[in-house]
Amino acid sequence: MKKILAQHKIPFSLLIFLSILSCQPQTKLILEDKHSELKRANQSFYGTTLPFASEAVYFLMTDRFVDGDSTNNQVDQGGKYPTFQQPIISKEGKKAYVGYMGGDFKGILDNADYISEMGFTSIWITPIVDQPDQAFAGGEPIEFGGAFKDGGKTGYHGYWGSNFFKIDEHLPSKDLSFKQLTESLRNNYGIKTILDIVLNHGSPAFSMPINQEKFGQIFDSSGKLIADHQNVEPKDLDENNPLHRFYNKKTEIVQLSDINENNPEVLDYFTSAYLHWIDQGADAFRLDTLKHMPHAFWKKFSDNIREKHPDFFMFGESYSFDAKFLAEHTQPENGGISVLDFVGKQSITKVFEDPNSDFSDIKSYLYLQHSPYQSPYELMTFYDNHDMARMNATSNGFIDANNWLFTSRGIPVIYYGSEIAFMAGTSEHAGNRNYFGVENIAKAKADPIYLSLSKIANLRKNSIALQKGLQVNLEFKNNKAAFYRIYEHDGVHQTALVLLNKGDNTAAFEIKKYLSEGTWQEAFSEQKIKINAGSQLQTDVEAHQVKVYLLNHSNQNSALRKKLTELMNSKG
Ligand SMILES: [Ca+2]
Ligand SMILES: [Ca+2]
Ligand SMILES: [Ca+2]
Repeated sequence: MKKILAQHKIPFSLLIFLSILSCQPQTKLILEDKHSELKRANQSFYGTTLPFASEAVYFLMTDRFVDGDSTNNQVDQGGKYPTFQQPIISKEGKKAYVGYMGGDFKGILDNADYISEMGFTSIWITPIVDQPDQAFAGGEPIEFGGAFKDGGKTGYHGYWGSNFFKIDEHLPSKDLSFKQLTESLRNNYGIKTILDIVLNHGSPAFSMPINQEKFGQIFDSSGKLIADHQNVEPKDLDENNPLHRFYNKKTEIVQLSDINENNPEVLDYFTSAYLHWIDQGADAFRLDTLKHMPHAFWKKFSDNIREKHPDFFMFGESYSFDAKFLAEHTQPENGGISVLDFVGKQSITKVFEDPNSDFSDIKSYLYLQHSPYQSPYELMTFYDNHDMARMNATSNGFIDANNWLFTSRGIPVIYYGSEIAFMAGTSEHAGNRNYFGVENIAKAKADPIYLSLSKIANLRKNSIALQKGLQVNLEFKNNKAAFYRIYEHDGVHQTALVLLNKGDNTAAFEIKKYLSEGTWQEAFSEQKIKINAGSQLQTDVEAHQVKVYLLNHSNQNSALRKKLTELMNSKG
């Protein structure tokens, strides 16, 4: 609100002019008109001005994306507990894998054009730090379709760090370090790197039949052992043993070593490790297992990072479907960390997995007014990822979901493979993390999901209204949704009118509410429509399509401006 008021200030020269003429009634009237015009021109409407809100994120598990260099595959690694491939097989012969599949930095860079042409501007990659070099021999063995068991698994996913300063040997190539990867993505493809990082835990740390190297151990930047669970149960850890002090005397997630957030050495260790990766080119962080560490810890961590890198963008995974709980992380006193919008995920999959769903069921997660979040426009929106079943939708369901995700509020995140509905409906250990490879990338280019995603993502890439605009809902009913996104700030004016049809038949739209006069341009066809004051916009939207009309000057519709003022004042 402060910001808005500041922008209403009348220029000093005009004030003088006003005061000179204020005694002459007729002139006063004219000046009041001029004043309200000026006020209108300077009034700001936006969902957010956060730079990161312009991004669209492609999330890939590096090991499962593309093997660009077979020389780093370590096919003989692990000895008695091998790490390569390790299939788990269903009764019907379906396969998932808990070993390394060979994906690496080279595979990402070789396909950066594929990702950028689709309309993405950021890649979120799984953690890059050194993982144990064997499969885990403790715990309960994981089987096809299973969950919450780590026996037989490897650190192919990156979430089992043992040296948080050191790159895992499966990822780089001779001329491609992490630094070289981030530089090339940035300079040659305009792509930012979002690094997935873990602070809550190290690797599985106890229940091993024999001690396994690196499991439960943490090393510093010089390779010195600084923490060791020593294969004992958490309750048997000894606080007088310096190697045990890094860990909590409790289990949180299977046999993972649970980091002791109350030990100041822990915060120092992770701060310097993750500052190091920012120096190597990480543009933003995705924080794993956010809810498994206290707010006070995250506040200190984010203060440490932002002391060196002000405004560094971070979003976290707090696996919860409770908006109030999620919103706690976004408050400045808790570190000001954005979150993956799990509440949104629930509504989105509910609507797009079911062809008979009603569009009105999607709105509940948006919180466009009186939001519990610091800003609902800065949340990361998604419909699936590596920790849950892939959306169980048809191709049309994926197309409709993408059209929604790239036009509604939030920063869209797409999990690799969703551009072809890869392994749709399968969970983590039933194929959701399977190897993608160049064959699927080649196939994708003819897939209707890929084609439609590229269209809408590239439109968002060039539209500030779709990235940051206030969302004003018009009509959500059956297969139809209509809403505006409006950005009027700092001399930049753009309104997007979004019309979505998730049905199998063409849908007719008649938009009159809040419609401003002016020349609107249909974004894909570039066809122009002239709207006069009080008239309506009539158009058809084909089955499973989106139409977006853009207006590139300020809105004149006074009912709309009133609504926008109300929305601006009740956002937070
Ligand atoms: Ca490889
Ligand atoms: Ca390793
Ligand atoms: Ca914890």
